[in-house]
Amino acid sequence: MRRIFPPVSLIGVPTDIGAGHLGARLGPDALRIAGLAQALRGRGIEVEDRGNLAGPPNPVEPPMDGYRHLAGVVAWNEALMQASLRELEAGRMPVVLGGDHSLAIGSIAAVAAHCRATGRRLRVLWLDAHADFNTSDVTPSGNIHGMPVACLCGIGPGVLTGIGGHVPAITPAQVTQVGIRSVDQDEKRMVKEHGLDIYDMRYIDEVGMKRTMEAALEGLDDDTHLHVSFDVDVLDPSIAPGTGTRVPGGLNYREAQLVMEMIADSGRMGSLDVVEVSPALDERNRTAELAVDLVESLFGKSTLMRD
Ligand code: B3U
Ligand code: MN
Ligand code: MN
Repeated sequence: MRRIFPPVSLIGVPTDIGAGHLGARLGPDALRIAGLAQALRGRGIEVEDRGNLAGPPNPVEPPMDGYRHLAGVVAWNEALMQASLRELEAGRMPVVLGGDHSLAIGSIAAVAAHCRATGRRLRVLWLDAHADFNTSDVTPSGNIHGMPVACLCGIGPGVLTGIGGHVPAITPAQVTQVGIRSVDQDEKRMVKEHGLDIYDMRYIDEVGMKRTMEAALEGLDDDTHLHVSFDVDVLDPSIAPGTGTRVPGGLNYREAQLVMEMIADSGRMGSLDVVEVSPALDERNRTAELAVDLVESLFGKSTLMRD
């Protein structure tokens, strides 16, 4: 059965201001060139490409008080929060094309505000090699793309935690992480303390992806809005080299497809980020092409159930 998806709005966020490597600013166009809009239209979905948001350039400065480029990260996220909220209020599904993962702060703050206003339950599925739960005290880098989950849970500077107007935007109980394999020493303590629900690579190896995703998606109901935040570094670098912080031992092609198919089958995805695609580090746009292939599965493409 073909699922009916709401109309989709693509929002490009061309920045790497929260990252340690330059290149994710080119991610939105790489995803466009890989045919994202056409692929979704091919699935019968109405798609509007809203183009790219504007924001400050990456000044490539060292961290100050534990943050690199805090003011710039705030500016991009405020713009994205408003752009995303506008789409949600119009009954459209925002698909955010990153950009580095710090932009999940604005993206998810908007979804949280919208769920609050409409009485829906929000769950966040965080697909990533990293837990992104650092704070200015424990970060090894000062890069804010290592901090968005903590900021969304109210742990971080007020200028970021307050972007959606409600602190915290979400609680750790609303977050499930899959594919994690790089967590910094003090970040480990943080995720334990806050009880984050993490399915790391060891869990996936021991239990298998099917049972992992069954557990990760448990408890979704008709009133749940599922936000999927897809950091392409969750994929193994051998299939997705075009990203700034590659970590060996990631999802292989078949595991990644199954993740996306099982999310599609849940029928609950209401918003999506695709982040950390860095064409400057890629081989002939293959990471963006793989991301588009996987997004098609997220929107219900499957081998046998033709419709
Ligand atoms: N945890 C490290 C590395 C990192 C986090 N997210 C990404 N890299 N992409 C940090 O800098 O916080
Ligand atoms: Mn990330
Ligand atoms: Mn990552």
